[in-house]
Amino acid sequence: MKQFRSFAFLFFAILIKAQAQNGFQANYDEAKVPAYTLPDILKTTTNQPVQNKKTWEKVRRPEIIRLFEENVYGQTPKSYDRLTYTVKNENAQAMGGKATLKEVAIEVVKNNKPLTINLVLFVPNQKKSPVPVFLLINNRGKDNMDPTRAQKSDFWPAEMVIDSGYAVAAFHVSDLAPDDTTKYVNGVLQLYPEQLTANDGMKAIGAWAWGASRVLDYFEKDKAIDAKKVMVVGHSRGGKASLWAAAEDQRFAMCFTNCSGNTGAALSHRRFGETIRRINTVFPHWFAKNYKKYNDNEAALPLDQHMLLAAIAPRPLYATNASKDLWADPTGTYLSVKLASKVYELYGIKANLPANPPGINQPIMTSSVGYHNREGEHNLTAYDWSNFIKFATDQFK
Ligand code: GTR
Repeated sequence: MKQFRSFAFLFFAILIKAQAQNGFQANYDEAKVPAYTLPDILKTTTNQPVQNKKTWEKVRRPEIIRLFEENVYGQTPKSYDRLTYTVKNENAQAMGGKATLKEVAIEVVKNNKPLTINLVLFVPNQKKSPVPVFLLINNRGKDNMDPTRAQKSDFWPAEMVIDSGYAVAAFHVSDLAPDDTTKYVNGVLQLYPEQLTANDGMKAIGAWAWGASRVLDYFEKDKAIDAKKVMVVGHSRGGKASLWAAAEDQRFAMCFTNCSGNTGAALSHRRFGETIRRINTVFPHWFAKNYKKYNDNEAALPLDQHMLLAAIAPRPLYATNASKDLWADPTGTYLSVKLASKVYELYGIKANLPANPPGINQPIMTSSVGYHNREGEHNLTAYDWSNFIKFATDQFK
């Protein structure tokens, strides 16, 4: 017995050491966050100050997008040969008559290779068209977007959104790139095979963001939808994709990034919670190959996530955390949001965000830059959605 115990002890000691060596030991101690320096959001790569929105739009913003394409998410292919759609199912009496359901197969073709995105869309019946829409990038089970509504889930509370007068839509990430280390190639990447070999080729997160833009292409053809008011929503890995989609595609009117953490809304230079090595090791299929250069090397990153958030300005942006989800670094997320708000100020939007993160369940929505830290676990909940709806309604006023 004694021998077994010392053997077990030795085994665990080796295991812990191995994990630490891989950089998998997450830091959760604020006092142990090493000092870091962030790239200045308001200085161009040639060190010129950015003092107005003209320089921001002409020089700095395009520079930032290029930095993220090259180092993090990869290139996003812009061209395709054809986009068509088929309404597979329509029910004008969905949700007890409150909404019209449309199940739409959106087909995109490039080099004779087709890809289908299956969209579930509910449009409120009492509203005069066209209506703004919340579009969820669904990274969880398809049961969360049940068109029959036999299954309901707070991850996509479609009835709540319809009752508030908005349309609500969702597609599943697996239509674009299965969330799997090898199967991710079986989707959009078949249409753009050059992306597979390039060091700055997009992978799964880029593919999901690309998919959100194709759904927006569809919304531009659907008269029930106000395509100038499409709000992209994502949770966690989906929240990384919602940010990238909104940053790259300026047609998105608003962005919601829920508990998106590392390589989402949280700062990477700040070593707290998940790290770049950890994310690149466990999810090697999410980001461009180039991103692996920054494993245990955050200091070398020529960017940080506050710059991605800023690329969405002046369009409204709302980020969240959950109090028990330290892995996603709530403080690092709030700091990132606050730093990004400097760019909103170039547009005359005074965010006036307090220096310290707000208390739990105390949403900030006094300007186009919103934030809350919800009580509880890593998840997308009715509480989060009710704040998204409130924020959107304020912003559209
Ligand atoms: C975790 C991952 C996070 C986040 C999360 C999720 O395992 O480390 O970055 O994406 O998954 O998507 O729920």
